[in-house]
Amino acid sequence: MKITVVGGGNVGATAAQRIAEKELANEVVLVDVVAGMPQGKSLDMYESAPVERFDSRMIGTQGYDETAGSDIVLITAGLARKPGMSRDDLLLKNTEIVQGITQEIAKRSPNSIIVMVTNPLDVMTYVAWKVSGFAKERVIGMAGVLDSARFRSFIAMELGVSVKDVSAFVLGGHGDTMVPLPRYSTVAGIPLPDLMDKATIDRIVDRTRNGGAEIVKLLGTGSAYYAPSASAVEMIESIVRDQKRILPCAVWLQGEYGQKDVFCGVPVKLGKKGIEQIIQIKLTPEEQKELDKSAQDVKENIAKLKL
Ligand code: TXD
Repeated sequence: MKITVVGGGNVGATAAQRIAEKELANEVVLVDVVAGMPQGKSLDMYESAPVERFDSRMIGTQGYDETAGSDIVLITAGLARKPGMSRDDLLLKNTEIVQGITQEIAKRSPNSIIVMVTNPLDVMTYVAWKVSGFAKERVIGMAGVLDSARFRSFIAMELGVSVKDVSAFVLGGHGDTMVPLPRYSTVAGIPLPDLMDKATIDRIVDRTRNGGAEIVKLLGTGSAYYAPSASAVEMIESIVRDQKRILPCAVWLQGEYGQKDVFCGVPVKLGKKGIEQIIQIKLTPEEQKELDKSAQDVKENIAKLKL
């Protein structure tokens, strides 16, 4: 198993370290445009191997030859949001970056599975899919796992229970238009509306929607990376170990959930082939309306691109 991480910044480097510590790959290649940085970080990580006892080789590079034959490529390269900057401000700049990276990857690792992290997430996943020409099962966006992890943490904090007993269900695009589904979010199997009043749920949902901005504001520079890297690596682990986890991911929809020709977050089964199934449930008219709006926002941004 060979895994390439493009973008050796906060999310990319932390993800590479997590991939190595979990021994998900024999070889982890970290690519970044900054001279020396991916080499330095990879060497530093490799020097943690005797202590953490993992056997992955770590390679840092500015080029793509070392990435050839990768099974999975995690793309985290791009600009991160600064305080006050919306995800959409990043749209055009990151499109250019992701387009260039995808061309290099598609040439050298034509059978790989691409996991996208760069924002605006749903649109960047579209860019990678379009530019690579890969089957839709092999281009997957990470956002729902993070959004639902945030939702789960806030539920656990509110109730003072273990996060292990909390599961949550989130649909839609990443960020402000995400659609958390409280009735499918449970604590030890008990639906959330049986445990909290509506005002509390609304407050938690609101905090989840703004979870990224909350961290951006606290950090001052840069955006969240511990939870984002953990979320991306959970998806990668399900693929590498063929676990068939059901995780919310951004995928190319062709009529599922009433959405067509758009990348949007829905629950999928992740295994060694990538997306092995899209799990569909019936939404209430209100939920459907929210999802339609979320998908529409993504479509409008896709329409701004000249690909
Ligand atoms: O839920 C989600 N999907 C997200 C998305 C959660 C967290 C972060 N999210 C987005 O991921 C964020 O808005 C950014 O668009 C990316 C990466 O975030 P990160 O926090 O890791 O940003 P950094 O630390 O600035 O790292 C970006 C790196 C940096 O080292 C650049 O030098 C590099 O990307 N970069 C490139 N590498 C390779 N090739 C090219 N062209 C390139 N351009 C920049």
